[in-house]
Amino acid sequence: MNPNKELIILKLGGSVITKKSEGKPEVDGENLKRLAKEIADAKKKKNFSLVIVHGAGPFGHVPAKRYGLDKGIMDEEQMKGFSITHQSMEKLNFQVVEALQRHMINAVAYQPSAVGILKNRRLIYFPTIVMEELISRDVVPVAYGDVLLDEETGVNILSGDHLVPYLADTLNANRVIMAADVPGIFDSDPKKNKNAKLIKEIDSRNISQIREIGTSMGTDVTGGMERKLNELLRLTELGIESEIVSAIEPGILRRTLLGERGLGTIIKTDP
Ligand code: IP8
Repeated sequence: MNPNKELIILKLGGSVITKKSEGKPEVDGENLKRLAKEIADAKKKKNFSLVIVHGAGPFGHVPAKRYGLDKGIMDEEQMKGFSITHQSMEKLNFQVVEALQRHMINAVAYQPSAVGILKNRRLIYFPTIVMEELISRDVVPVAYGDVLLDEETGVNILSGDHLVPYLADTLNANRVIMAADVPGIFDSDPKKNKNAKLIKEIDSRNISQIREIGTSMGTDVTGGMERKLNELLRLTELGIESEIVSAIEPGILRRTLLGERGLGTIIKTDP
């Protein structure tokens, strides 16, 4: 890899690229097409390396829940669930890669369950030699949340939110961008409170206050956003800053990829 070329790890949230609210394994074609174009536009203007990780939406979460994969292997049905859930994620990944290719991005599917191993849901093995080679040839690896073998529980779920900081650390990324269905982290639930204010920066000075907000906001935040935040905080300890931005508002992702900061919530390293 070229150490002088900026490397960005981008997470495309599952709720943005799928019709998550309908609970059906369907791609949100409009969002996906627009995001692929924004990524392509940014890449044309600026020479950076990119790794994409996308979330699952109903393609992963619905079958994973049906077969109780987050509980590990307890019966034979779960191995069937492993196969079905992975295949469903492949179908989503296929469409993401194709959308990127239509915009002349050399995207290549990168299957986490073919290379990674978990231990109690945490990645303990995920070689990146091939990924590094792809990046140095200006290919964009497109990985995703998947079901993986787990040393403790048999199988388990690898969330894209867990894979992103792992890759950022291993590949020594310069930036981490989480493109989500909300513009960042708010001081109260924006879906319930129209006066909710976007928190522009999170660092060690306001983190305890933000954790309090997180735990009082119900499943949306304690599940999705709080977990995401915890993963991103691990990165600040390694000196890597990350940002959560809107993937719904057109143009925000393109501007962020081009280097604009402060369009969402920045999770900052300590000064
Ligand atoms: O949507 C979950 O990935 P995420 C992966 O990034 C599965 O948390 C298979 C449910």
